[in-house]
Amino acid sequence: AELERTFIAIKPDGVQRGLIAEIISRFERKGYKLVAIKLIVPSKEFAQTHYHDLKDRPFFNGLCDFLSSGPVLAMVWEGEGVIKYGRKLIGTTDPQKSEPGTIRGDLAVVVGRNIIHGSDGPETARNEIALWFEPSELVSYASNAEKWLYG
Ligand code: YYY
Ligand code: MG
Repeated sequence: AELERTFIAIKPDGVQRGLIAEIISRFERKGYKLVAIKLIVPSKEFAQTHYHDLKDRPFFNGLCDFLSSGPVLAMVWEGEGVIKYGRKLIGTTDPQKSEPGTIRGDLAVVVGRNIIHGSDGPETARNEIALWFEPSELVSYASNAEKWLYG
């Protein structure tokens, strides 16, 4: 399998609501491979760096306050098409518009509390993985399921 990787984070609302296992399960059952995971409370400055593309939006300050308000479960998932398909599993930004069956569609109600982050493309995936993780925290290993997932 090709080494495509994406950055996925369960935001403080998802952690506090007890949705960690539910969300991990959806990526795991799909067939993606977990290669890094940690629970951290990001500083506000760190949140601002993570969301730097949105710094001119009116919700930026509240968004960064929120992301830094409690524990975030930061992860890297690997697999073919994981960046784009991970976003499909997550659903669209506004949970009101997310289809049932998606994480935000099933588990969240409003855009400001949409429980999960996922990289939106190959370049942001690379940058976000590098921001949140040291290279040594990324674990490369062969999964026994791979030959059954990819043939
Ligand atoms: O990538 P995604 O999380 O789906 O949306 P972004 O447009 O990158 O916005 C990041 C984050 O900002 C979003 O998950 C919630 C918040 N936000 C908001 O509070 N209000 C908006 N109108 C748009 C986004
Ligand atoms: Mg985004």
